[in-house]
Amino acid sequence: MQYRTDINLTMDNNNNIRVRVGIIGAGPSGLAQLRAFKAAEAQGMEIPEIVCFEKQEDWGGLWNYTWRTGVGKYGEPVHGSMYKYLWSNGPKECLEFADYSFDEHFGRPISSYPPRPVLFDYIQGRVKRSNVRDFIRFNTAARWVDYNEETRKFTLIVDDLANNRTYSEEFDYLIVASGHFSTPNMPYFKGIENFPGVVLHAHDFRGADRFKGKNILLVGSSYSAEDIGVQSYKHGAKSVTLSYRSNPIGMDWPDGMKEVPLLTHFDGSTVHFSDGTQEDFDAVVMCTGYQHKFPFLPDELRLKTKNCLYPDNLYKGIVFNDLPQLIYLGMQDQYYTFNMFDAQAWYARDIIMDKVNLPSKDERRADIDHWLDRAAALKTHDDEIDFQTDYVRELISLTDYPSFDLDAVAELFKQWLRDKDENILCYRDKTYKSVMTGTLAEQHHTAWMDEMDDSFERFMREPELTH
Ligand code: FAD
Ligand code: NA7
Repeated sequence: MQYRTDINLTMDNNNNIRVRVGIIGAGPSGLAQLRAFKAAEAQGMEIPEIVCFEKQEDWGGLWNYTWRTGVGKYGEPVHGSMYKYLWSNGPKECLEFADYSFDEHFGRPISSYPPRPVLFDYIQGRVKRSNVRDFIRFNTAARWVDYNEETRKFTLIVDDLANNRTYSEEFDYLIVASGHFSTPNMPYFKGIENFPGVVLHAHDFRGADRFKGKNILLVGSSYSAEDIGVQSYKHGAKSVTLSYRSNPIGMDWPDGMKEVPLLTHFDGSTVHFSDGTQEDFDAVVMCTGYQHKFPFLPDELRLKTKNCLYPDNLYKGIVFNDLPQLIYLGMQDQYYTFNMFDAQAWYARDIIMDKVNLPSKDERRADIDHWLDRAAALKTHDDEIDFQTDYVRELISLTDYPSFDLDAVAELFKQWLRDKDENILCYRDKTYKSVMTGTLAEQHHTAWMDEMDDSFERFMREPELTH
């Protein structure tokens, strides 16, 4: 069967055919890419023709909250993994855009750990201002990609979900910004099929309300286990037990929360653990991480990696080494987020606009190996922070993305870890100074443990109006 190919050839001022760039995903990474091109355009440069395909009906990726689980309105797997009452899990000062500060967006200082709707608003402020929405085709899912060695073009087949129409377009460059915290890694444990309570993956967790008064078991010992555990405790779970495979998180947990070794099997509602203990639970949440999943990419173009700080085969963390016209954004495990995606997007833009000359494949391979060797030697969280700091620093040095004091950001990350260690229930009450503007964050009007309303309106209210 032949798919219709809509090739919209566009000419530049000199009647040359313009390079076409396809972007998959309009989350923070895809939006960073659009912003990067707009920044070049604002400097008077002619930018390529760009089309961004987004399968959701709005932008923002994970930050665009959905109540849905399973499949969406058009039968697509739901992308969202965020939940009600999700507050930033790191200081906002660590993710601040270097070209669009919190001060510029909100016009006054706000606290260091805003809830999801507030960060979503911040993400949107920058892209609304640069008019990138016109580049995006919403409700459009990337379905399949082919690369033609002769024409050196990608054919991207997409589904226009709202109109139930399939079509294809050709691109010179393809940017994959589809995220990697959406497809659950869901392990099996013997007897789980007979557990009478609810079993779900963190991806489908939409809020702690349902766990009020319940005894819940969380499997995993990373960000999701920690945060869903603390949120459930805050919102009234009777007890929260975290079960770890390799290492415990190791916090000084409050009464009612604890960590135990890995479960071995289920026997009805009783769960057995490898230390010989057992306990009854009402619900289980698998906080067991996510798979990098690219069902629209053929084997030879697919990034194959687990969640790590430096995925193999990506030069400078983004350029697919076997085919440099294919670029992946945001595929690493993330201490840095929004400003790292910017650093990546600016570099990708400069490759596409011929402002960067890529070295040979072997030289790129050697550079990847250098980072992989370094990644393999990392021992502590502080080492990991320094590693990603150096990575972002190098990328920023290669483009005109505004540089900022990355050592200061690394210090903030390390302080954040210490603050969590000190008190996992209160770390979100801490405030930090912006590296971009020097502004000290304001104390939120209500202590995080007492703040049950995560709405934008409530957050932005002045202190005297909150009672
Ligand atoms: P995503 O946000 O995942 O966006 C990818 C986009 O691609 C989505 O819009 C999706 O619909 C689209 N897409 C996917 N497949 C297709 C397709 N086939 N066709 C078309 N479109 C497609 N980071 C922080 O900085 N602070 C936090 O507090 C924080 N909390 C988090 C909490 C949770 C539960 C999770 C899962 C992540 C959290 N993160 C946090 C990290 C988060 O990964 C980044 O902030 C950011 O959302 C990553 O952006 P992205 O654009 O790379 O991916
Ligand atoms: P992560 O950070 O990838 O962590 C996954 C966790 O799941 C980690 O503790 C793993 O333990 C554990 N895991 C994975 N498979 C299993 C099995 N089979 N059994 C037990 N435990 C397992 O994912 P998160 O969801 O926590 O965080 C992802 C993002 O969401 C993050 O960026 C946050 O901002 C929010 P291991 O240590 O490998 O033994």
